[in-house]
Amino acid sequence: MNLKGKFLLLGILFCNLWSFGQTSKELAPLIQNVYDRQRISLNGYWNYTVDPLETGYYDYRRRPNPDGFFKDHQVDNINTYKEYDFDTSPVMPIPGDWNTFSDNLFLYEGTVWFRQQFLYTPKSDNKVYLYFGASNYETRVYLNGERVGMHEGGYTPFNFDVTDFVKSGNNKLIVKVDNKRRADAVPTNNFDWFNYGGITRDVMLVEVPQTFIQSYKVQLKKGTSNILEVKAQMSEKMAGQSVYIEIPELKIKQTITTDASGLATTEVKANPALWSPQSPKLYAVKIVSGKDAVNDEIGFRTIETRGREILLNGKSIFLKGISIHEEAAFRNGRIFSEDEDLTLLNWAKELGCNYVRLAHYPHNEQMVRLAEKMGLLVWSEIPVYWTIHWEKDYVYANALNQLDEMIERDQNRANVFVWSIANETPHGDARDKFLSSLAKYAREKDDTRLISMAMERNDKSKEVLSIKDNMSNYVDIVSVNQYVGWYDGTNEKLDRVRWEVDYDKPLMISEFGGEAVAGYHGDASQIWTEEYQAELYRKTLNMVDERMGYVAGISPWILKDFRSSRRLLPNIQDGFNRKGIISDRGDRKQAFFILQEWFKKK
Ligand code: GCB
Repeated sequence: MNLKGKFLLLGILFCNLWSFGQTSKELAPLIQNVYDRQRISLNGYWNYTVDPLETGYYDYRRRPNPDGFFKDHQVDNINTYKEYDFDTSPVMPIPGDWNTFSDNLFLYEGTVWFRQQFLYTPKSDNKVYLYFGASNYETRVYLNGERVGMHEGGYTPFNFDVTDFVKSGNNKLIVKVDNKRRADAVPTNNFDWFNYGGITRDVMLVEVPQTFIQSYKVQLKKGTSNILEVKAQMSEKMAGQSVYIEIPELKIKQTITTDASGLATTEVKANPALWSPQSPKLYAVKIVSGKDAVNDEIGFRTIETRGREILLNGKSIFLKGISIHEEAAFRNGRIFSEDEDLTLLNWAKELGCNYVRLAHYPHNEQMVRLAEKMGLLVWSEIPVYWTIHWEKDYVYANALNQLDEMIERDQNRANVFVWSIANETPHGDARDKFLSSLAKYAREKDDTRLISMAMERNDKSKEVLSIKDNMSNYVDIVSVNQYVGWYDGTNEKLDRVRWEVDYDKPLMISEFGGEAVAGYHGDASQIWTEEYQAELYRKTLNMVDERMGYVAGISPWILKDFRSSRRLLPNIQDGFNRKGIISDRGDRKQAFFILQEWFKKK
């Protein structure tokens, strides 16, 4: 059964509890690589209405109102009455986050209604999908007064088949976005980054033929470097459809046929030049079926582990990384453009990285594609963060859906080497069941990447640091967030501690760090100064050199200071987590140069 089918079942089981299952059947399977399809951008200025009490959704008895704001009624006679008006409401740029758009909305968490109008001429032999790159957090979509569907999760793409909803002439698209935090959401209500609300990535109509190439995967077959595994899933679940694949530079031209589920697969012998940070080679790939064609640029590489090593293309690699949030440099809002992606990635390159941990949720698609072209490996993560409600099935269904959307979107990116399923989660049976099922799903869906998650330390004694986590049995890479010198003791402790890690798997330090205010100087023992942070980096890197020679990679926390509503210390934090090695204004702190020097020697 495919994933959407599973959701239907879950939906039937849990629709009394929650609306996710009910509505998930409205989500269409994700169309892959929308940027290469026939598309009409709906980005631009959208009218918006802030609705803290959800008056546009519920009536005065708190029942869903069939006549809500999504009807966008026109007042055409004296008997018609309404208390909203999109025509005269203000406008906001989309993609955008409302928090940095308007001072009044900076800390707003709740519902905002958006309206965009567009002219359209339906074409009889096409299907039309409405695609959102991401919208945070719960999104309800209406077209011409009709409910189209709903999506939960703030960082992954989703689309609806709107062929039966669009009409000739003017169309009214109304979207309700609600970023209220919930304990039973993914992420939960408590997290250390800023809860930017809104339609934060591109919105578009995607036109495809009646039968089209839904998704495809062209990657080296696991365990080989000369066999390409090709999979193409057609939208029509029917046998006998032919799919043509061409990779001109490798002289590959082949036609394959679908099985009864609409899936066409083959294996092709080839000797591609392998993608690597030193040589991020991509090949033009074309897939054609009937009236549909899609082009991509795809790289080929192998990734595996051997004991404590990570092997890229069969060779041991040390991962020189940095963690990054999807927050724009200088402007400090959600990222909306490729230029803003590029600023962060250029900083990572300047630092000497061959790897970036895109924390704590999937970043935008262009970010991953740019990183791929620049030779940066990517750790990609879903926001299963801290205290998720492990025992609730609908929470699991939500996390699974976000995992599926992440993998579906980026499964052809050679630079994505890790699917990370969680960050710093509290141990327990319910958690183990939840996370091991996610790991199993990711592995079955994509065996060409490694699975990891950021774990917490579980020390053997004060001076003997360690990790003990049942999930180590389910991941390929054991990763740890270690904060000696910050949440645990002062920098001196870094000189004394030893590590004993009993797993025969690669160990990565997924986080370490400490806060510093750029331009604040003092003695190296004085916290919040650049000197303290620099010393923490010096001593941590020294510990890795001297006592952790087997570590396979690091991604210190974090490239840039980022907004977080948990960080309240006046004159120091002022709403920012200051663990950046670059400030929110772009100043490189001393720790930046310590890490840069160390990477040069690695
Ligand atoms: C962590 C979390 C990260 C926080 C960081 C911190 O371990 O994974 O999301 O921002 O610590 O600064 O405390």
